[in-house]
Amino acid sequence: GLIASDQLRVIIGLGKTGLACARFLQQQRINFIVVDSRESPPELAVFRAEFPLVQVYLGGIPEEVLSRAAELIVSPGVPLTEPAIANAKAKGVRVIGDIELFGYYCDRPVIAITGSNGKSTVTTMVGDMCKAAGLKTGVGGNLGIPALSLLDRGFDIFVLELSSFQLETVDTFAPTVSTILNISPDHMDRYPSLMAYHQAKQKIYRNCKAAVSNKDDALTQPLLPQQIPHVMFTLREPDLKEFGVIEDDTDGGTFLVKGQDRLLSTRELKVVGLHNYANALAALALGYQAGLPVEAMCSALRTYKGLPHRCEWVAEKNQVTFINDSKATNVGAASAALDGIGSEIAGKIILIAGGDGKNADFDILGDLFNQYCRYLVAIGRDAKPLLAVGRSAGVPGEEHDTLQSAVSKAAEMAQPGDVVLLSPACASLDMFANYEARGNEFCQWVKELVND
Ligand code: UMA
Ligand code: ADP
Repeated sequence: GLIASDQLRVIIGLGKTGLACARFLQQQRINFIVVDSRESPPELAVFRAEFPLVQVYLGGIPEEVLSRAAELIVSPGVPLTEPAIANAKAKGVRVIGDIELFGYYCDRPVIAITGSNGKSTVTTMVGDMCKAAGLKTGVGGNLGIPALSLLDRGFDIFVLELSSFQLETVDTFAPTVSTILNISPDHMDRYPSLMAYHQAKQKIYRNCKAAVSNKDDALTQPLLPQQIPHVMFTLREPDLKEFGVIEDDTDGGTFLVKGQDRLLSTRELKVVGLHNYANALAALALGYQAGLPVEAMCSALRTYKGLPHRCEWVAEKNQVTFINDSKATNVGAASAALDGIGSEIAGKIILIAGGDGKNADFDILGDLFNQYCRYLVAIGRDAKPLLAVGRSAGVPGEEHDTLQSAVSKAAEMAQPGDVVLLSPACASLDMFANYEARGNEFCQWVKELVND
């Protein structure tokens, strides 16, 4: 039915977020309509079945509808610079997102996690820690389960992975503990500069009650001078109140520590690579700030097996190991994988990379290619610039049209002791539905090859 214009709420985007917002508003008995610039957004069929009476505008974002609204609830995939949204905002229409809305209704502790890389890993580590501590724990956000869909399910605590896009629209959202894990360039197709991306991420600290930051990455430090409890983690030897790493010369072991106190030997971790030590330390610091018992945190880390598509072991044949790191959708993530895997086997990586580079600068990969890679197989939209960086770094390579032919080329180039690594440094959307589809396809071709 018709509602007074000052009450009109518009959900923009009919993907996972838009659908979760619609369900939530309906539950709260709040009226809304939906807009999506696409002709057939992914959740349209589900939405029409559940909300047959709600008005939906498709194929564009109608400015006159937005300007009449009291509030816009914008999905993370839609830039706020979209003219219809920017103009409505200029006319005084409130613009929020699903996380701000979540904050209005959430009355339980929230641990909020952002960063360029390691978000999903740390979010699921902290989720496991909370569960090990006996808390009924809601884990979601950018990870894939919209935050709003976790409300009203009896959770004691929430652990949310947040993207820079989600953070652009928060204002009063007040996490119990917040962190930025690290900052390296990503999404440069949506931000005018690294600073703009950094500023969006910094909003996670705005109203938080405690903070965790990365001592080794200056951009993660909270920008506002705040009198809040603040703990740092570092891959070096830490100061007294920090989480860090110490090497014990007597038995050659490496330990995750708080100050001088040993918490865990890195040998007890099932995830590999230095970047995962950083992730485990961040998780410990977050759990500490949230008041979780150390024992529960350590036992969760001991059993944490890692997520699929993140430096995941796939198979071995003829002494060649195949690793799926499809989730490496930016240069920083691929660098961590190359460093983590390559430092033990310099010059023995056959790298499959490429896709939609999102306007990134690939030059910083040159040194890593040079140190760690034998050969480069490039795919997707930005195959050529990647190959060019390889060439200047003295690493030969070839462009392939399909992931299948890329995998067979990589296997052909590999020698015993080598690793074939899919770590694309790019988004997948030019060739695949998402990074999962890319990773699954990689695993499929590798398995066919191995079973041959
Ligand atoms: N789109 C349009 N027109 C619209 C609305 C959306 O073209 O009117 C396009 C967007 O440009 C985008 C796609 O549709 O390419 C999806 O956008 P969305 O906002 O509808 O996405 P959702 O399905 O709601 O999923 C979002 C997150 N997606 C994005 O931020 C792009 C999911 O993160 C998240 O899991 C989900 O909410 C639940 O919270 C995915 C992601 O890629 C995994 N995130 C980026 C990343 O991790 O790098 C930030
Ligand atoms: P996100 O959710 O931020 O994309 P994930 O935990 O899914 O992060 O990891 C994605 C990829 O990023 C991994 O496959 C790995 O290559 C890389 N990575 C993971 N943790 C870190 C880290 N702390 N620093 C740099 N790169 C990382």
